[in-house]
Order: sequence, then structure tokens, then C-alpha cells
Amino acid sequence: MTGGARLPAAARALLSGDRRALARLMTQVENHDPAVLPVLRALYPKTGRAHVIGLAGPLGVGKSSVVNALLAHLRKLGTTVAVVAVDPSSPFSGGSVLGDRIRLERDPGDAGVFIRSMASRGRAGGVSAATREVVRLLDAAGFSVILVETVGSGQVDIEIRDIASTSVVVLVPHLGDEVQTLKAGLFEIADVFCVNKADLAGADLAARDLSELVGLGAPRDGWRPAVVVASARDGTGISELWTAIAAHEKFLDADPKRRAAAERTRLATELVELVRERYTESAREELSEASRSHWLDDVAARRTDPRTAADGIFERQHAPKARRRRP
Ligand SMILES: Nc1nc2c(ncn2[C@@H]2O[C@H](COP(=O)(O)OP(=O)(O)OP(=O)(O)O)[C@@H](O)[C@H]2O)c(=O)[nH]1
Ligand SMILES: [Mg+2]
Repeated sequence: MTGGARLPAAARALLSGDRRALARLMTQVENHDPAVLPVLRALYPKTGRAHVIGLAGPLGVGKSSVVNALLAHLRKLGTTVAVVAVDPSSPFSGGSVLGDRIRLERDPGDAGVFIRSMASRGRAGGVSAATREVVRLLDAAGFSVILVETVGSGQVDIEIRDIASTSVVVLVPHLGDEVQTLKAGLFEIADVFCVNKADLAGADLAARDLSELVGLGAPRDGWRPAVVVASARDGTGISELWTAIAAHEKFLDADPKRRAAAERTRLATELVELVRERYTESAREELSEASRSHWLDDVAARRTDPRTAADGIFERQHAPKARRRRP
């Protein structure tokens, strides 16, 4: 008897390469369908092998185009690739654009590619929780490289660092971009900078300025971000971009403790987020119970300040039962 016999049917289907089962599980994740939870639990030990690469950057800099070019490059190398486009605002706009553009260049019968755009609608854990779960499904399904493109707010851009082992920040050669990037906090998350649209004027200058900026800072965790000039439009610099990404991966692997430490940091962030999600849910439940409306009544009437009331709610819900029973 093998351990596999105890796996849920959907997990077995995913592991056997059933792409429709994979897509169905992703939909369940997006819809917060609790039926997916035992499947995720069963698949978790089979994850952790994929190289997860995040791509972030300002609107319209060519992230999807770079993803598309990397995808083509990796397929030529024989690497299996999955793409996840994360759009926190709309399930259709940005994502479907990405899907359409990539569909143009890929062979629909190519089982080595999987593309998914996703939205995360109103979950307390935000975009990250659902994205992590979708990435894990792809990881378990055996994709070697998973490219995660963020679409939308700067906050989501920054959260990519909690999901990906390598973060690529895509920029374009326009004056002031570096300053904007610094402001948006993107500078801190980049392992690799990609100055895209090199077919336009100024790319080399922008890359030089950026390299200087990178040179001024201290390496983060021993790594100094690489700066690559590329044009997703004509394909120049894409193999160099992949080389830079792969170099970061190699750097992580050079010291086994390094990758483990980075992963533990990401997992700690995830656990805090998940616990916070539970607390948030139970606090909402507490306040929505009519018999508990005294919390809100007291705060609204200025009898209790919000922090004291919050302490009271937390105590009531999470203090050990023995303590709660005391008079
Ligand atoms: N000249 C030039 N244009 C490019 C290049 N790469 C992308 N573009 C164009 O830039 C525009 C935006 O490209 P996308 O790939 O959709 O950019 P994005 O960053 O994914 O956009 P959002 O997801 O909406 O933020 C499109 O019109 C592309 O054709 C490039 O290397 N050179
Ligand atoms: Mg895009």
C-alpha cells in the first residue's frame, strides 16, 4: 500500500498531469471553496520544488510582455512554465489581456505551459493567500518555473516578495523612474531589475543610473541586485534576463542555509497572515452577534475606548477556557 492511495481523488488527478483537475482546483481556491482544503493539505508535502519568480513594476512597463518572452525562452530550453497573473481589482481586465497576448505565441497543445489569471475577491488574507495556494497547486503539478505577474496596486507588488524566491522589478527608460521606484518601495524588493523597452531611447542610460543606485546600497542578505536591459518587443536581453534570474537562484542554492532561511521568513509571514485571518473572522462574528452588541454600544457611547473593547473581545474569544470560566 502506498501513501498515494490515501490522497483525495482530485490530488491524484493533479499529480497524474490532469490539467482540467488543476484548473478546477484553482477555481475552488479562488471561490474559497472549503472542499479544496483537504486537497491542499494532501499536496503540501509535494511542493517546494518549483522556482517561483515574481514580476512587479509600474503600470504598462511591459511586465506581461516580459513574461511572454521569458515563457518562450524557457520553452525553448525545455523547461516547463506556469504563469499566474494576479489582479486584485478585477478578475477579467488585466488578466485576460495577459492571457490573450500569451495565447498568441504558445502552442495550445503544449502541456509544458499553464497560464492562469486570478483575482482574489474580498478575502481577509488578501491577494497573497489565494496566490500562494494557486502557486502550490502548480508546484505540485510539477512545473519547474512559476512566473507570477502582479497587476495593480503597489502594495501587491511588494507582497510578491512573500511568495517568490526571486523578485524581478520591471522598469522603463524614462527620467525619474528610479526615484518613483524608490518611493514605491520597489527598490527594496528587487533581486533583478529589468529595464524593458530597450528599443526606445535612453535604456542604457537608465540602466547605468540604476546600477549606480544599486551600487550605493549595501547588498541585501548578501545579494546585490542585477540590472538587465531588455526589449520584450524584439526579444533582446531576454536570455540575459533569464541568466540573471538563474544566477540569483544559484546564489540561494550555494549555501543551503540561505534558501532555508529565506523560505522560513516567507512561511512565518504566511502563518501570521493566516492566523490574523482567523482572528479577523472571529472578531467580526463576535460583533455581529446581537447578544454582543454591548461592545459596540459602549464604544459608541464613549463608555469604553476602542482599544479596551478590543482587548475585551480578544480576551473573551482567545483566553484559555479555564480562565474564561472564572467569575
Ligand atoms: N517599444 C516597446 N514596447 C513594449 C515593449 N514591451 C512591451 N511594450 C508595450 O508596452 C505596452 C504595455 O505592455 P504590457 O506587457 O501589457 O505591460 P504590463 O506592465 O504588463 O502592463 P499592466 O499589466 O497593465 O501594468 C504594450 O503596448 C506593449 O506592446 C518593448 O520592449 N518595447
Ligand atoms: Mg500586465
